[in-house]
Parts: sequence; structure tokens; C-alpha cells
Amino acid sequence: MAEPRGHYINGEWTDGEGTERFESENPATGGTVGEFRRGTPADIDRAVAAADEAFVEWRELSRIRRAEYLWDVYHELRDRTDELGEVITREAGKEISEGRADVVEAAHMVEWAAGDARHPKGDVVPSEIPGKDAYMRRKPRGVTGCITPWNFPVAIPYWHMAIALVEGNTVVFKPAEQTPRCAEIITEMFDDAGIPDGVFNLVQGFGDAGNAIVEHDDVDTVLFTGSAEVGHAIQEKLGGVAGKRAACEMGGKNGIVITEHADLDVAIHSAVMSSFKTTGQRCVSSERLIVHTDVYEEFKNRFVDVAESVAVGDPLDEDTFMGPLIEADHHEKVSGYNELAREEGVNVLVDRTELGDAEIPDGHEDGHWIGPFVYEADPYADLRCTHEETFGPHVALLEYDGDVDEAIAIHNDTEYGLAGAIVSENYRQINRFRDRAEIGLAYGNLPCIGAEVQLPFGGVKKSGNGYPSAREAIEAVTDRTAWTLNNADDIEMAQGLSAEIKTSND
Ligand code: UN1
Repeated sequence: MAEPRGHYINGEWTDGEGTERFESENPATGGTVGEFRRGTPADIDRAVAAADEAFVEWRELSRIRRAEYLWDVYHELRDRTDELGEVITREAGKEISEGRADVVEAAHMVEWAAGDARHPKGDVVPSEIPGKDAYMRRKPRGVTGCITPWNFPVAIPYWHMAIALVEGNTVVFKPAEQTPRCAEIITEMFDDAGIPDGVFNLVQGFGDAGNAIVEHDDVDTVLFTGSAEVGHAIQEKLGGVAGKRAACEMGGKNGIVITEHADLDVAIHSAVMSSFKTTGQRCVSSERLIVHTDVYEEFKNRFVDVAESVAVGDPLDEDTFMGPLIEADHHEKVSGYNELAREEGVNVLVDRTELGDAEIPDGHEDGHWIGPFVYEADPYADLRCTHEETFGPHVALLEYDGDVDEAIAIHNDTEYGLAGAIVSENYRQINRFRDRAEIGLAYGNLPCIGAEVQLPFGGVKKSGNGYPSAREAIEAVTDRTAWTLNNADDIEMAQGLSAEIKTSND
């Protein structure tokens, strides 16, 4: 195996301070993708110092010049889509069309950020005083720590970093420990673009490295996408710290409402895509299907048919729909939830927790295989399986009787609020859901996965605060400032405030 390349700090690959190494695994085979160096808090220190120093000059460049580096990255993403898509599939286990789509989504984000550089930014604001010019201007905040998950190992890092960099911030990037090879290629792209030393830094590693970013005094902004547990801990840590900002996007227990007016072809298609694509491992994946009693039996039978036969297999095979789960621990967690559902007394309809030998492709016996698990449950029962995120192909059918408000109440009965969908041909029902569903990403007659970068991406309730990613990330990585300039000879104040200086001599 090749020698690990280490971290990328101040424009150079470096071994770092630590001596420990770790491997990334191909989740479909159990084989090794590569060996990497485990970053330590001391490496984070060095990376933050480099980023802090580089900020001084980087912020002085025009947005347009900064974006030119990003355009080079964009072209490399486009040129290497197939190659990088395959690396994603080998390291994250997503089927190959998803591997490529991950790269395309990254390219879209970079294109958005770089293209935006020539657009007007800020507002020209009226003033009460004719001689005053008033503006809202944006300033970069400084060093941005980007802590990203394995499930979109290329797209999400660019979601965080592209706008941060164009706006004049510098970056310390700590990728998920499961997908370090993808992070190396991201780094190559910045290096090839000749981005100035220290503007972009990579430290490979685990939670201790991520934590060192969060706790570092010189990190101004933390962008985090990942588990609710870690995201809430970051929010708690930084919430009260003056000058710090954390924008976090976490998981969901996302639901799809299928009303009595649904086109059932659309409903099945939407539910299957939302629940099983990426083997249920998207923060926006759906684990709850809320179905009206009039269409329940037919929907159930058709959904069960697909869940029983959906193609689980080698993610490099173009005919595969679902690849494996990311790792053994996660397999244990998802199968644990399948077991828990049984203990909680639900009616199991499909259980492919253990795949048959014939279903597992040759040479892939050590992969973390799982198929769909589908069950019926009482929508009003206080069950853990219908309220906790499993991050797997674990799906509850919840039958309701009543109007769309009833369905929306069931839909909203979760601590989370990320994504959701309604399937209906009735525009009143659709609009009701649009207005009342407690989520950040709402869809009508579509799956609840597949958001595009030119829309805001983030959730409400326990799913997150702010937008670490996609278009609205600009709010996380800049401060809005008010700038007012007087063009008159005298000072005149707003609100009718007297500007006359009165003295005891008057
Ligand atoms: C995630 O799972 O963390 O909307 C992000 C989607 C993708 C992003 C998912 N654009 O499905």
C-alpha cells in the first residue's frame, strides 16, 4: 500500500504530529481503500494558524479573483467526475450513479459560488437624510472549520467551502474518517488550482480533531453536517460563546404524506426513492410513510412488492439500486432498530435485514449488507422506532383516516424538521402541507431527497440551525455590516435628533 499522504497544511502535504494511522474501508467488500494519518489537536493548531495567517491576504483579493481559483476546481470536478464518482462508490458504498451525482452536486455548488462572484452583493439602502448613502455590506468572518459527513463525501465539503472561500474566509477541513481518500482528491483540486498557501487546509482524522476545531479560539465559524448527537454538542458548546458562530445541519425522521387524492404511481416512486436510495443513509431519507386509509391497502401491497425485490448489490454495478451500509457499527445500529421495532409490537411486512447468500455478489461476503425493513405501526403510539432516526432502509407505514391536517399532525409529530413530501392531485392539500409541515425542505409529488444547491438547504426543530450549506451558506460565513457615508457638508441626524452642539456659552 502506498505511503499515506498525510494532511495538507499551509500549501504542503505533511505527516503531522501524530504517529497513528487508520484505514478506510470499502463497505461493499470489507477491503481496504487506503491508509491515512490520524490528525491530532496539534495538527489542527497548525492548520488554524496557517488559515489565520492566510486570511490577511486572501480577504484583500477581490471576490472575482478568489472565484477564479474556484473555476479551476470546477473544471477539474467536471473532468474527473467518472473517476471521482468511482472513488466515492468504493469508499462510501453508494451505487455508481449516486457516486457520480455526488461529484456533479459538488460542481454545481462551486459553479454557484464562483458564478455569484460577479453578482451584486449587499444592498443599497435609503436614508432619512438626503446627503447620506447607506449600504448593507458583507464581510468574511475569518477561519472557517468545515466538519463533514461520509454520505456526501465530495458534495458536502464543497457545499461548505465554496461560498466560504469566495466570500474571503479561509478553511480548515476535517472530513469524515470513513472517506479520507475522497478528501485527498478534493485537496488535490485546490492544490492544482494554485490556491494560496494556508487558504485551504486539510486535517484527516476522527472526532478528537473535529472537537479541536470546535474548541479552537481562532476558529470563527464552524460549519457542520452530520449526526444530531455531534451537531447538538457543537451548538451547545458554541451557542453562548461571543463572536463564535456554528451552523449545523443534522438528521431527520422525514415523512411522506400520501393522501386519498394521490396518484399511486407517483406515490410509490416517490416513497421508494426517498426510503431506499443511498440505502436510507441521507439526512433527508424518509422513514415514515403516512398513508390515507382509502388508498392504504393498494399502496401497501405495491410498496411491499418493490421493497421485496429492490436490487441490493455491488454498488459498482449499474443495475444496483441499493449498496451496502457504510460500516459494521452502523449495520449493528440499523439492524438493532429493526429488532426494536419487533419488540415494540409493530406488524412487520418485509424483513431483509439478513440477505440470502444468493443475493450477495461473489467476493462481497464481508460487505455490510442490508435490505429494506418495512412495517405497519400505530401513528399515535409513542414508539422509538417511528420517532428515532435509524439512517437506514427502515420504513414505517402509518395509516390515517381524516383530512390532510390529520396527516400533517402525524407528519409533524417528531423532534426533527428537515425534509418531507406530500403526494396528492389536490392543490389545496398540497398548499396546506407546504404551509403547515414543520420542515426546511418540502416537496410536492416528488421524493424528499434530491435538493439542488440554488435552494436553501437546512432544517428546523432538532434538525439544525442556520444553513451550513448550499445557497444560504453565505449567511453563516459572512457578517452583514451597515455602512453609512455622509456626502453633505454638515452632519444631520436621523429620527429628528438635534445635531446642534449646545454649550454653556450659548
Ligand atoms: C444529506 O443527506 O446530508 O437533498 C444531504 C439531497 C442531497 C443532499 C443530501 N442534495 O438528497
